[in-house]
Amino acid sequence: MEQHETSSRHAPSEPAHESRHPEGERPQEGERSGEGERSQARREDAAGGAPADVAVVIPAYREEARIAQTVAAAATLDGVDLVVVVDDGSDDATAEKARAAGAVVVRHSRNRGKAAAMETGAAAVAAVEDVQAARARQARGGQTEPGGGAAGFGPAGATGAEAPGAVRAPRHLLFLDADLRDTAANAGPLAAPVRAGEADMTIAVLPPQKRAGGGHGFVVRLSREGIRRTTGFQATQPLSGQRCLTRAAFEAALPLAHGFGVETGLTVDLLAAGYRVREVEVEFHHRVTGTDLRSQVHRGRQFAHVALALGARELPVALAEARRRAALGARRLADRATAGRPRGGR
Ligand SMILES: Nc1nc2c(ncn2[C@@H]2O[C@H](COP(=O)(O)OP(=O)(O)O)[C@@H](O)[C@H]2O)c(=O)[nH]1
Ligand SMILES: [Mg+2]
Repeated sequence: MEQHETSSRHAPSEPAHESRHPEGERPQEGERSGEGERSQARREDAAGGAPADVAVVIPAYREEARIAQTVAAAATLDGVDLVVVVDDGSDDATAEKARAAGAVVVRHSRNRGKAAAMETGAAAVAAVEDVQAARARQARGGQTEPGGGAAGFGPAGATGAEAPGAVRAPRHLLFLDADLRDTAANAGPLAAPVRAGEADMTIAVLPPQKRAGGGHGFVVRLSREGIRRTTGFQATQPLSGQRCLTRAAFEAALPLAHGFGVETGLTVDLLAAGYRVREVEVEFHHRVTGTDLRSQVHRGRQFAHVALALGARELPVALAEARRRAALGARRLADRATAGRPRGGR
């Protein structure tokens, strides 16, 4: 979401920043999501090219002016055969425009925040996959079904070329903001390290935006400092909402931190659990939050949510440390009292 404070630049071929966790510590892919045998199976997309293994999830609120372009651009990405838009209780035509552009659309009847929309989007992807798996099982059992063939979802015809009975691995989740418009088509390098098994979560680092932002700096600093304190990771754009995650990593991070605290929470929780996080420079451009009242309110809400996310993660650690120090102090006092008493008693 926040890309106004780009701190360091890196060669495009290099990760902007990578977490360093010993390989042995990292939970294995599939361990938490029960992928099992399914992770063995990859299917070819309709063009017969790269395996379609990515679902795009776009949380959207009042984005009728931008959502169609963003959906259309996301659908062109390599490996993407499903684009899900979660309309978070918008009172405009966001849902209709998204559906017309070819997305699977899920709606919240009222505004529930960005994190809730991301969870809903991931659940929708899983539901699509469950239907497809059931149909694949049916096909393997030689049964026919009404409508015939494998399930067909999403803008790219989802499964048109799928062999009957094919079993697919859970798709990686590529979260994109709704206001990227046609630059969503540049997301390939963001998904690549996850698709290649080299990272569990990637975070996009955006170039300086065409229009200057209205000063998000204090929220960015709050998040960046919190991430550094808790994990040691120096996040370039800690609030960037453009991220690709394996399903296992996403599930490990549930439940997500509330609202706009979601990005901070994801980074802290995944690093703490030993997952590999990598920043990637991507040529994304979005609507920059300005200085009007709506933007100020947005910033204030973001600040509160990031602070809550960090508090929920730091407070237990701080309390445990305070308890440890208190116990240590009490033990020292007791030792001193014992040492002061005459020995060898009567
Ligand atoms: N689900 C949900 N998404 C929201 C809400 N507000 C904004 N978004 C989405 O979150 C993304 C980032 O929001 P944006 O206003 O661009 O924030 P910024 O990039 O940090 O300036 C966009 O996709 C928005 O549509 C909300 O209340 N709920
Ligand atoms: Mg934005």
